[in-house]
Amino acid sequence: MANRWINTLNDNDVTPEDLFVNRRQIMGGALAGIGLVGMGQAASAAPEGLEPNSFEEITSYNNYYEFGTGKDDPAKYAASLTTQPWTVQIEGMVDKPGPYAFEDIMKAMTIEERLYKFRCVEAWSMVVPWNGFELADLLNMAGVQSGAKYVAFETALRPDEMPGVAYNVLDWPYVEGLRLDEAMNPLTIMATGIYGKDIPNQNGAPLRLVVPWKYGFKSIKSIVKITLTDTQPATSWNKANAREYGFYSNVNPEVDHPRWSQASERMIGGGLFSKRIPTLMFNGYEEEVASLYTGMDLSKEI
Ligand SMILES: Nc1nc2c(c(=O)[nH]1)N[C@H]1C(S)=C(S)[C@@H](COP(=O)(O)O)O[C@H]1N2
Ligand SMILES: [Mo]
Repeated sequence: MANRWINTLNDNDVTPEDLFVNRRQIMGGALAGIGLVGMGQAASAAPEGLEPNSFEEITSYNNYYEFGTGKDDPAKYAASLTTQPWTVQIEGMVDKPGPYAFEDIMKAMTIEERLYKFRCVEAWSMVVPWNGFELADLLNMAGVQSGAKYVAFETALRPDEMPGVAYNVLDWPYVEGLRLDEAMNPLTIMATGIYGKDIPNQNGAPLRLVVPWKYGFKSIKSIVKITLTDTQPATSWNKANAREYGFYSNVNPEVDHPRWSQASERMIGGGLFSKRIPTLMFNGYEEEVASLYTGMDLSKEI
């Protein structure tokens, strides 16, 4: 269903926002009538009462250091990234390791829409209507072996196409990791679109991770490699500054970043009227994910 919507998108006629609102109204009707799941369930995965940011906001205020450290650098420079063809190497503790062509992944996956709040460690947030598929579906396609405990991710490293990697702000390539149960959680998605359009390069084309209860930097962009492993993988920001960035990086209003408070966040948009709101535990997804961390001291395991 979501696929059909994506394929029939015509951006000559309407803005992505118009389509999104339209479709939600239509789906709302359908949901009421026949108790449809899928997209309806997904749409309600955003904490109550949040309105999505505009396509313009979501695609012009970005963090993608391979294209520069300024918020407007990715929108300016990421067009140079070649995203076709694209291959994701899946390796390590899987039954079917090897290169997976992006088109083959897309054919095998059910693309749906997820309206998620996105919370950056810099204490701002947005609400984004992602299109994508559950990471669990991709991992299951590769066949996760019983000894696997973690998933490691790697971004493309293309000095010719990525002006920012000439600077040693991070140890390239950008890498990230999740515990296997976090990766398998149904909230964890690989995003391939925003507002029903292909995901723009500055947001991590052609596929990027989204983990809505963690700080934004866990959502690694333009993924070329996924490795199933039994040891906790290194992560770029932890390597850069272990005191400030831990492996888990769960959104937690009670644990401040060493240089600023995490108790509240500024919602991007609305110009001068941009609102500051209290930050919620696990970014508002506590009910769904708190059980993953039972018995852990989240003030220590940051
Ligand atoms: N490869 C790569 N992935 C990345 C980053 C990056 O610099 N490089 N920045 C991270 C950070 S800090 C954030 S807040 C989000 C921003 O995603 P967005 O630009 O789609 O909002 O991407 C994350 N993924
Ligand atoms: Mo971030």
